[in-house]
Amino acid sequence: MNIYEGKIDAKGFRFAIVVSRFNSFITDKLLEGALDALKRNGALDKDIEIYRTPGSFEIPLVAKILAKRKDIDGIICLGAVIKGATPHFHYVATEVAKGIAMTSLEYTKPISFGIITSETLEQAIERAGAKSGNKGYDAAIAVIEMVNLLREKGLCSEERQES
Ligand code: INI
Repeated sequence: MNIYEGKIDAKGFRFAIVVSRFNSFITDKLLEGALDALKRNGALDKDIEIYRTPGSFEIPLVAKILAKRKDIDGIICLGAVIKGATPHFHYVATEVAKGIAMTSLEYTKPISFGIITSETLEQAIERAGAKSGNKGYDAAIAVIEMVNLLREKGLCSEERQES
């Protein structure tokens, strides 16, 4: 039996974080969590790029542009879509999920979904470092594991091309 799993080791990889400014009191916490996960696991500051978008809806466009770059191994997308009283929630949540998933598959590059989608502000707070952990941290760990898994299986190149 062969089991393939990625290690949680960020050393030597390059990462981009795409984080929305909408609901920034939540997304700032997600960013803190993601940076904590990357640095604790060996990523260097020089190997991390952070891009800010106005809202979550704009995240897939930036993720797609970054996904084309051969020098970036993994992308972490962070946002907070909170239902409130507007149907806007559904459009934003659906489009960001679809856009991230499609981009990851199109470019065969790990792109994680660190977007909180919640009914209430309280639930969002819980997932941004309070009761239910930090989804930014989790999203960064998922990307670290995936870049290692793809490298181990030779599914992404050892020699990174600098852009
Ligand atoms: N953007 C979010 O990131 N979270 C939200 O909860 C949200 N809601 O509910 O409106 C939101 N809207 C803005 C959207 O992402 C775009 O920035 C905007 O529509 C301009 O394209």
